[in-house]
Amino acid sequence: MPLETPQRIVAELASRGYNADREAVTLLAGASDPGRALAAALDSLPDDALKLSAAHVRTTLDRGVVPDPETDATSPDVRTDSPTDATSPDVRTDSPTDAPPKPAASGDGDPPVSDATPAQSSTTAGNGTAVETGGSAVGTRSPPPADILGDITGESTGTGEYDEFVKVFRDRYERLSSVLRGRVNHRPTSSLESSPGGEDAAIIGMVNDVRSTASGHWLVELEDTQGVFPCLVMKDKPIAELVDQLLMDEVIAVDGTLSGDGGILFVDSLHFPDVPRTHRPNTADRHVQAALISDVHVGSQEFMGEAWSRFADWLHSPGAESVEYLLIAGDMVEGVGVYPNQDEELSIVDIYEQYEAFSEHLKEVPGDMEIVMIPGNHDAVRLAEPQPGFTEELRDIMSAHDARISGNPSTVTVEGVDVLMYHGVSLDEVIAELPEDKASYDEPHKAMYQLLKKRHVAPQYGGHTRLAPEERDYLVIEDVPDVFHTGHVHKLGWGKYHNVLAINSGCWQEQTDFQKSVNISPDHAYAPILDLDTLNLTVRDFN
Ligand code: D5M
Ligand code: FE
Ligand code: ZN
Repeated sequence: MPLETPQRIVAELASRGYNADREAVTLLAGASDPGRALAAALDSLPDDALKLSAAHVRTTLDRGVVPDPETDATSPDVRTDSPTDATSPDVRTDSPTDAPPKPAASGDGDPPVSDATPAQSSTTAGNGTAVETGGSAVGTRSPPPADILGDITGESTGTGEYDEFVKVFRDRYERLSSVLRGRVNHRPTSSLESSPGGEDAAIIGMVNDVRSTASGHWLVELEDTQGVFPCLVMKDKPIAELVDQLLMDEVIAVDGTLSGDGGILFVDSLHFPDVPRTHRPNTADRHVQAALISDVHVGSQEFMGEAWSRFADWLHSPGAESVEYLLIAGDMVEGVGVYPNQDEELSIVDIYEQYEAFSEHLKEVPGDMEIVMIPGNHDAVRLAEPQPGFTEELRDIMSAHDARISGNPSTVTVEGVDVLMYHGVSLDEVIAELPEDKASYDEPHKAMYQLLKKRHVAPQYGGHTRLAPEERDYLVIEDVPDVFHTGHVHKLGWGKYHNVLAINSGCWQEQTDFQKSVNISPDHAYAPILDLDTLNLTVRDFN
């Protein structure tokens, strides 16, 4: 009879909530009927045991207690189909023309991201031989826990009053202007208003309005804590092209000359808070990897359960033993009532049942991996950002794997590497507002560069992105991250911006009717795997 792979045995154990010794798996894989041997071993395991030991499997096999499959209702459904490909995902190192994922150069002339991990190992994972020589990853990971910063969960004080909006914008202004202060010698708008005119001046302000004048120049209105001041960018200056990159409410600095009557500033230079080019990212001091994914959308008819299982099987394989972390950047489930007519494409209509199903899929992931997840716009938390992590009730449903749950956005430090996780709703807006070469669905990482440049994950208030007023602006990117991880737009793309690796991680949902109607073709079932020691990225294809 066909012999099940150790990976399948491990997946089966994990789905039932058990861990196992590496040797226990090897013994089961070598049994004449691994499925029945596994059932027998679990049957005789004490109720409170969480781990299957080699000794226990040996005793079971020695006793010859292998139930008759006809009568044994608990016989596990260990798949016996040919597993050769199931656990050997493709490794993308090429740049196919029909799919966008490819390493990308930064917008500002930095070297391209290396996805250098060569077409390694996809043939070494995947069959029983590897484990007989000692390869199963079960029980071998022991990742130190992630540290989390900037989590709104439990800290929300906002009630939506006008005063709070004033407070949150003031906080945004103060924190971002302190990033810009070293670059210009700015004065408050109130002091400019009383100036006689003609002299050099600089302003740090939030973009309040941008409009073109009758003669084609740009009038940019900047607001600081004292008032509003008009700034004119002449159309024939090189900086005029930067005006296209402005979003409302972002904080910038301008330097120039006041008009003769002091009523307007003629702009010579324009500065974004930006990431310093000298940023040197932290790296892990051992070889360890993290899988960065998002947009699982369990509960949607288009959720790709089989591809997910191939991914989870691979995580159990020897080729994935250094993948110790799984970071999920939102949209765990499809949710209900998120978009008009969405209910027509639900496979699970109850939101709690969606989370229960998600939790079952999470159990397929090795129990010794550290999982961190934040919510997205399909999840059952408030839509306005920052979004708190899930309620106790939902945490309980998802508790089987002991995943860490944090707010959206959050900075998660794994092995010394700071990963800013943000679901990414503002990307729709950045892509809609900015020129194609600066931000597009085909190159979502470029839209992420813009957020890094603006040092804010959702600069523009009042459009797609809903903001909740809080004591402080949790959406400011105060500390430069080493890795910026988003999802939401269901497109895969990555690149480096001033040494920060930006990665938008695709989805696990096939094209929906809505996406078909607007020509969005999602990049699904890819798992970007990040080397935390080198920040190189390898993308694995589970389609
Ligand atoms: O959205 C995934 C992507 O598709 C994101 O770019 C928004 C867009 N999208 C999907 N459905 C809709 C509808 N119905 N209206 C507008 N935009 C949509 P996600 O929210 O992650 O599913
Ligand atoms: Fe999504
Ligand atoms: Zn989303």
